Amino acid sequence: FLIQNDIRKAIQSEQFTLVFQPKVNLETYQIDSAESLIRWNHPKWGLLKPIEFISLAEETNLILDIDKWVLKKVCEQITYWKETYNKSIRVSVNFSAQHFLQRNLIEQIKEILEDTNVDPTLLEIEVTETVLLRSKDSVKQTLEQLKELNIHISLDDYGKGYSSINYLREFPFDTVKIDKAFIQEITCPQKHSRLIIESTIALMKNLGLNVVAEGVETIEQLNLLKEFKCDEVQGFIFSKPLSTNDFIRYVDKHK
Ligand code: G
Ligand code: G
Ligand code: MN
Ligand code: NA
Repeated sequence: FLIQNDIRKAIQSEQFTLVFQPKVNLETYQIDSAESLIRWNHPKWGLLKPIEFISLAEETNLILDIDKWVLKKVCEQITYWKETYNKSIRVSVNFSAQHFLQRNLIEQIKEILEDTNVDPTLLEIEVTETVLLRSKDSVKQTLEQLKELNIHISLDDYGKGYSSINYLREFPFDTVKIDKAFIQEITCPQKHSRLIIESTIALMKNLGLNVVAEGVETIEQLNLLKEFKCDEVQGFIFSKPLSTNDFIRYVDKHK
């Protein structure tokens, strides 16, 4: 119960910060987009990672307030990068499943878009398939409304759960992010992983989806993903998540 009060306080007193992990375009090697990831600068416990507080925040629904804070910050950041450096960088936010049970979600997002004057095409929302397992029709409708606002929609952690191909047909995704556990098996000969990933990427691209590989750490993984025509790579081989200043420096180095 203490941590619930701590989370409320943390939002008010700006204890949360965001880091940004670059996604590298495998054709141009430029940085067109990034994923925002939250960190908590806790006054007593130091820097906390999401694994230490997100599930509790989800259980208590405080995740709604956290993610709204993240969304607003990200929109401001996108606008700042555009206006100050003339850089159009698409930035994604992670949305927990709880949001899709909220009736006024779209209204709230519209308000943030207006307040921050953000170009919505530069905003991306990442959802995992746990969202899709809920009331399907209403989730589909909500995703379609987000798309009508010109927001980019991604399916995160593909390959981790059931990962039905049908999700990719039924819901209006722009991008699929292949889970890092799946990617890290790519060089493992026993598991047919290489073949499965190659075919999966080909299928996704034939469906018109943009494909991002997450958790890429080695040159072997990178070379295979290039061969399979994966669009973008996010992983430690290029960069860990970076502060805003380090991120913009990184973007400049990759022009
Ligand atoms: O940041 P790390 O690099 O440890 O992220 C771990 C996980 O925490 C991510 O995969 C994501 O699912 C979750 N996460 C990170 N930032 C956010 C956020 O702003 N909102 C939500 N809901 N989840 C986040
Ligand atoms: O939302 P999601 O779970 O997809 O967030 C991505 C997570 O993966 C974050 O925790 C991020 O820090 C982590 N990550 C990003 N790149 C790498 C990588 O190359 N290797 C590993 N092990 N983790 C990574
Ligand atoms: Mn994510
Ligand atoms: Na992700």
